[in-house]
Amino acid sequence: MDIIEDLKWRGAINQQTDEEGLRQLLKDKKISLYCGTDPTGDSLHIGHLIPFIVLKRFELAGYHPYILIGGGTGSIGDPSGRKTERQLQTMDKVRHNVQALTEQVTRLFGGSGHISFVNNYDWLSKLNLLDFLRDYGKEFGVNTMIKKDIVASRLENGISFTEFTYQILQSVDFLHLYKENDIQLQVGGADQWGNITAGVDLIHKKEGQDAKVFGLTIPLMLKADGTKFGKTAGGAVWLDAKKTSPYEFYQFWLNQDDRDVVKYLKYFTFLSHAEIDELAAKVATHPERREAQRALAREVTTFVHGKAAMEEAEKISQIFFSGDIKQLTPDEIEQVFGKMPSVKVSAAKANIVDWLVQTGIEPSKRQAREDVTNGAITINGDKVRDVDFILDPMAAFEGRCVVVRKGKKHYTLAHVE
Ligand code: 485
Repeated sequence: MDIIEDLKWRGAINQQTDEEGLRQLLKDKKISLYCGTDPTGDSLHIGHLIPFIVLKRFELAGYHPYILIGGGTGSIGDPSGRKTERQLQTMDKVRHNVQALTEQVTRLFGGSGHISFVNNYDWLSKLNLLDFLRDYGKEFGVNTMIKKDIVASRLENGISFTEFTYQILQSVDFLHLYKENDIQLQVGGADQWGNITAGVDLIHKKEGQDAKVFGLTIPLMLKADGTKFGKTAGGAVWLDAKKTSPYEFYQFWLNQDDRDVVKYLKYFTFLSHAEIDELAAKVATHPERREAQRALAREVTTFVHGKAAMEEAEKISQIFFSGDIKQLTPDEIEQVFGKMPSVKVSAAKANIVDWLVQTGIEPSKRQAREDVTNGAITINGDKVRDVDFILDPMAAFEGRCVVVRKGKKHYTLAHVE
């Protein structure tokens, strides 16, 4: 099975400029290809992972992928998928984000040495206005540009000349990379179709109609319940462990719906078709075992954070769900409860009822007494039912924190000062 067939099986192809042409080229030659991302933030999120995993699949099949970090385009901003004009970022911010993203993608994809990295600031910043208008602007018909979805959807609210020009910049990149690095394929999410085809057209105009260049987009990820993929109550799921801990990352995948899990196994893992078919059968026969979800969480967490972090996330999950949280280290407690409500408390011992009111966990002493008596309060995993209990904040986790649970799942992390 060739790579295009594999991508199709995985549901990872939305549109292609010339399927037969590309298939033939991929057969004849171990081509180079690229996908770009703009430094709009200092970390990628799991939405970015989708095209980059496709690049990785090309790498594993012997092709040569490039990841482009848009230091140049990022100083302008892609209008794709946005209803309103972007606020320009300062160039310091752009540089900072380029640095952070370059480190991140190098860590994620650089290990094997078969994926290369480029920054379009290196060539776009050298273009001067007259050359830009003479060499490239002339090739773009305003009528065609206006018809692209990205621009058409913005005409009502307005779009600046700067953002209108974005598609030309991305096209100049493709042309530059075709000439300098022999890159013949650009990959991106479905929203990139307009920018990618503009590049293919530019190359055909400048280099001749028989120049062999192609575009391929990947479908937008949709969830069975209609909500947006990749968002949790806490916001986006980041690839940076400081923004989304490996434990939270692991839990995100573990909690996927039975209706979505097989699709995600196809998209996000390097498991074989046979392995995925087997897991799909288990979803059908034994959904309660959640084996597919566990395999998904394991595979993706290992890919992004490494085996050791995945194993720790798995261990934390087991301990957490068994309720014996005192076995966790203070750092592991941070991973689990880092994003939950937190309060600061003194190290002094105190009566449980007074302490729950002081920390704001309970609104009144009456309510605190009632909850304690009813067994609704656990401290560091142990139920406390005695209203005269004296709580020692230093008793667990090296004296750094107290984990309070009220009811079934309302947690508060009290940091000891
Ligand atoms: O030559 C290029 C210059 C910039 C870009 C691509 C090629 C970036 C692109 N215009 C863009 O905005 N990409 C988005 C980003 O950077 O966040 C997202 C896309 C998504 C997917 C992902 O990048 O919205 O579909 O392609 C990798």
